Amino acid sequence: MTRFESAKEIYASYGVDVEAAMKACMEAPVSLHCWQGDDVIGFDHDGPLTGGIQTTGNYPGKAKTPEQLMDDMDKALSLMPGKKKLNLHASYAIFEPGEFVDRDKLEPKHFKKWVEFAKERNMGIDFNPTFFSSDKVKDGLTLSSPDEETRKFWIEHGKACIRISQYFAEETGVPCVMNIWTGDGFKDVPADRMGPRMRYKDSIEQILAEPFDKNKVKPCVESKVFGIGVEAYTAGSAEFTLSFAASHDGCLPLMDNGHYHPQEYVSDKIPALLCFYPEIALHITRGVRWDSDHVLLLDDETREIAKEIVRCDGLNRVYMALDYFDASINRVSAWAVGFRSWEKALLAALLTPHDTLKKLQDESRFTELMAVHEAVKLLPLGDIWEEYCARQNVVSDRDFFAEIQKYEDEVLSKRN
Ligand code: RNT
Ligand code: ZN
Repeated sequence: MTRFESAKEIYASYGVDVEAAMKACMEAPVSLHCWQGDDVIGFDHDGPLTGGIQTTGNYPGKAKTPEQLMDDMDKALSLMPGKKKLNLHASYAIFEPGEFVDRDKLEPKHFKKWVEFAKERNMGIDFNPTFFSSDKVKDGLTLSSPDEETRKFWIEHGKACIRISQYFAEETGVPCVMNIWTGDGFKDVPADRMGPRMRYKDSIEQILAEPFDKNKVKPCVESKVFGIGVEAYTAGSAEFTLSFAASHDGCLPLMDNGHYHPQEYVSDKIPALLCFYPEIALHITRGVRWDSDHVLLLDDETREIAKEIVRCDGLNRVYMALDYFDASINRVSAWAVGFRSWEKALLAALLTPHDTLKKLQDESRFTELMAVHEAVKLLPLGDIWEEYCARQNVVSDRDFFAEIQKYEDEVLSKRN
């Protein structure tokens, strides 16, 4: 008997169908963010990354052109089991040589190459307007700016992105999740907290007034408690975005688990929101102290988030996207380790005997519940994971790093 076969029997003794779990895992789309490949820079500006987010590190070999980014993404994709969707930022528009189009004037044609890339790989596309890294950001503000010209520019950007999102959905046949996040906020004690939020609200309403098909475009609003340089106040706080989504039909809340107080758990917020919203969206990341965007690992909260999605029967109601960026290590590895970690968490969640555990809770058998919870942790997940990767022609954890090293030697190290 192989290790996989024996592991399968062990899971079966807990009432878990391993084949069904692997199938469900393979079919659950996870959105892969293009911005891990080049430190959230994109192709439409020369300036630095702004907006309260930062990448640190200068590991060699960063992708600097669309071709390099696509090559690196292809390498990363080849190391990831499961179903992928492409997550783009507007700043990754691809222009003709010599062409420049500012964010308010972006058109579907500027993303045609990405559509070809996604279609060839059988991926849907998600989209993000880029409300940062631009000289049109005025004093750190975009959609909440008191300067009407600035605000208008960013509203036009949002509208352009709705049209592009609809184009993505029509081209790929897969709905496009369009996420609105701005870094708008203040470093120090504000004199007016409501004014910027009222302007932000009006701006998003104007963006969503752009016609779109609700079955094709899924607009979301992402909250954040604070950012670098905007420690005192953010316009898009949790209460603001949640209330906005709740009161605007067709708009989803998006929770990034790096955007809350470290003692708050997004895993617990998922079932709360699923009681009210037909669909929600996530940015899955790893917060470390004050920073929100470390490479995802198979840690406790990551596993708990996956468990909540699965046990709430939410795989069809939760749009799962990854969001992290690390410039201090091999970026292709960062991409793939993060994605594989999420796949492991999902697989583990699907291999958990939720019905048994729920029954113990409902019957108040809490001593036994704790004991079984702990027993389940050491079930042979690794043997199932190996098989899961092998069936999809993806390297095992043991051979993973050799692939990274080879790509670094042959491709990344040759870039200057
Ligand atoms: C920033 C937000 C946001 C960005 C991306 C690049 O804190 O998480 O989602 O990471 O839009
Ligand atoms: Zn995010």
